[in-house]
Amino acid sequence: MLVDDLSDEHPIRQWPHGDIGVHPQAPLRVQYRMLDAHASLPPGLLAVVRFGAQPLSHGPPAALPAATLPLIVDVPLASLQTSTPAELWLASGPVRSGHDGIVRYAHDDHFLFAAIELDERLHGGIRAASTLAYAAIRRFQARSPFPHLQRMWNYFDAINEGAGDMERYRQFCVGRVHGLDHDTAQRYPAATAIGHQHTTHQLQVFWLAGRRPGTAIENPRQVSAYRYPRAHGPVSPSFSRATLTSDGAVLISGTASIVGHASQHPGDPDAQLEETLRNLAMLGAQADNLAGDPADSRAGNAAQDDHSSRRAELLKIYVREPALIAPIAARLKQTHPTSETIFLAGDICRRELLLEIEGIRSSKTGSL
Ligand code: 3EB
Repeated sequence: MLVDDLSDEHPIRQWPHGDIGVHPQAPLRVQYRMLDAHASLPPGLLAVVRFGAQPLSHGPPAALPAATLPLIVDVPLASLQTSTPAELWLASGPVRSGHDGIVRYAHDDHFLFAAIELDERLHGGIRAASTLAYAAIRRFQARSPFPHLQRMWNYFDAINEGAGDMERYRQFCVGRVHGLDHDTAQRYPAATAIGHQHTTHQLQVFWLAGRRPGTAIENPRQVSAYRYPRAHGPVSPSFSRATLTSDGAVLISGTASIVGHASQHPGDPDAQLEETLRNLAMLGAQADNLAGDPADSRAGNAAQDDHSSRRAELLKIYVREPALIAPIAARLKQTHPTSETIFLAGDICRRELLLEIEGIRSSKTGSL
């Protein structure tokens, strides 16, 4: 088994940090915050996700021993804001970190954040690298005290390169399915898959996993991605439209202008944005129904406004063309006035799609 070939500094099968006791539920807390590039990271973090085409050089949180550092993930997508906040995943209680073969991770008592970064050139291209990454994820998760995948992010080069079934996104999907060796009883996590706009050779996959399962949410306006027909590739993409976490947070997958399984409004960014916003609103409504929140039900169609005033919402907007940012930002100010936003230049996994939006909505108890 491949895992035995890897040098396990902290093999999860001998979970190195002692028993993880039973703790009351802690709300998932995420925030966008500007970090001073020269200062140490603030304390109390599970993970930090930073964005920018240029490598960053943050000072380490020097006061902390290595085994308690947050997981740091640098996503090489160009920011389209003058200053881009980092995404901070706040820890509840002590943090333990380490690596297990190719998996880097950090966890607190409730959630685990982990990452794999592979150079495609060393692993036989996108499909083989994806298989390797997802096989490592499956093995790691199977013996982790945080067995439930909630949310995955996938970033790699030239996502639309290649014709037909050889398109790199489709080959990535093939590798993902093979690596996960999916057990149908298992739920799919929510996900994002976006292409870098410059060459990095890197497949980067990172994820959030929990001690308790989340609930997968689908969008009634869309065919579930894992049921997409053959026309979209040799395998269907393995993700759900959103995850409702056990504490009531909603982790929304990358969402685009797709109705049924068909892309809508090719070449029309304004219409693609409106379609995407309808999909996001539907996912929010599905999450409310699932959470069985009586206040949300009473609010009916006004629920969306109600939510944005009560629950913090973080949005990440990926656009193919930087020029799309201004109109999107203006429209989001109307539809999501209290949401915080990060705008990134990235390629969407279908070439006709110009933008994609993912989101995190806090639980009502989890102040962001
Ligand atoms: C879509 O809805 C758009 O393959 O992990 C969005 C989010 C998309 C995640 C993935 C793909 C993925 O099909 C593409």
